[in-house]
Amino acid sequence: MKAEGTMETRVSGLRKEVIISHNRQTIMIGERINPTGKKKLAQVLKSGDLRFIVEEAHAQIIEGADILDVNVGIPEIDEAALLTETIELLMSEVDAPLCFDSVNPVALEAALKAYRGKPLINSVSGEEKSMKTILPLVKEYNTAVIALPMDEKGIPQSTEKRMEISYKIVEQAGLLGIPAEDIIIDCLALSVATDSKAGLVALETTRRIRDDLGLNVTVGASNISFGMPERQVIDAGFLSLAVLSGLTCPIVDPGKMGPAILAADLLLGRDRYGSRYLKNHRLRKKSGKSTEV
Ligand code: THG
Repeated sequence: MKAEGTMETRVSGLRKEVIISHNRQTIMIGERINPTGKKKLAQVLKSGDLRFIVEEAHAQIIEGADILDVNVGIPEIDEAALLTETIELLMSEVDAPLCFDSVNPVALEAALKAYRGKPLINSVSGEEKSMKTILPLVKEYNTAVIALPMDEKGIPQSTEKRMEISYKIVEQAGLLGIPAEDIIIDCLALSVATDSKAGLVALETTRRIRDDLGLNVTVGASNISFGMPERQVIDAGFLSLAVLSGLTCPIVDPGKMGPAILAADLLLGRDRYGSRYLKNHRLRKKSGKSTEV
C-alpha cells in the first residue's frame, strides 16, 4: 500500500498547538522529566517537591523542546495522583503540549481527565492487552498516541515484521474511529553495541512508515548508543540519518541533541535563513547553555 501523502498530527497544550508533519520542521519531544537513571528526579518525585520538574520543563523549552514527555514512574508511589499533579503543574507553567509517558492505564486516565488540550499518550504496542486498554483512552479523550511496533513476542528484528504490527495497530485504532494521523510510530532503536544492524533496521522502518503509511515517526534516540563510548556522536549521527529517512518527532534530551536536530533540518533546506537554528543558538547562549565560547 502506498500512502496518499503524509499526514499531520496535531497536539496541543492550553495555549499552544504543535503540528507534526513530514513537510515541516522536526519536532523535539523533551525526555528529561523521567526518573530513569536519575537519582535527583526520583528523589524530588518521592518528596513531592516538584519545583525541579518545573525548572527542567523551562530549561528544555529554552533548549528547543516543542513537546515535553512526562514520566513519573517510580516504585511505591500513587502514580495516578503524582502524574495528575505533575501535569496540572506543568500546564500552569508552560504552553507546550505534554506527552504522558506511562504504562499504567489508571494513571493515564486520571491525567487525561485533568488535561486541557490534546495530549500525546506514550504508548500503545501491538500486544492485545495494550491495544485493548490504551486505544479506548485515545478515542475517548481525543488524544494522539505513540505506537510501538512490538507484540507479545517482543521487539521484532525485521523491518517487515515491524511494518506488519504497525498496520495492525492502525487497523485496530481505525475500528474504534481513531484517525491514522493521530498515530505516531516509534521506529524502535535498539543498541548498535549488541546488534550492528540495529541502526539500519530503525532507519528502514522509519522510511517505510513514511512512504507506505504516511505516518509520523518518533524514536527514543539515545537507545541506539547504549553501551558504547562517545554516545552523543552516535546519537547525533543517527538522528541526522533518521530525519532524512522520515523521523518527525524524536524523543531526546534537547540540551544534548537540540543542535544536531536543528542542524539536520538546516542541511535539508527546512530552515529558511537558518532562522530556527540561529534563534535556538541565541537562546542557549543567553542562558549559558551553548557549547561554544
Ligand atoms: N520510546 C518511547 N518512549 C520512551 C522511550 C522510547 N520513553 C522513555 C525513553 N525511551 C526516552 N526517555 C529517556 C529518559 C531518560 C534517559 C533516556 C531516555 C536517560 N537517562 C539517563 C540514564 O539512564 O543514564 C540519566 C543520565 C542523565 O541524567 O543524563 O538516559 O524509546 N516511545
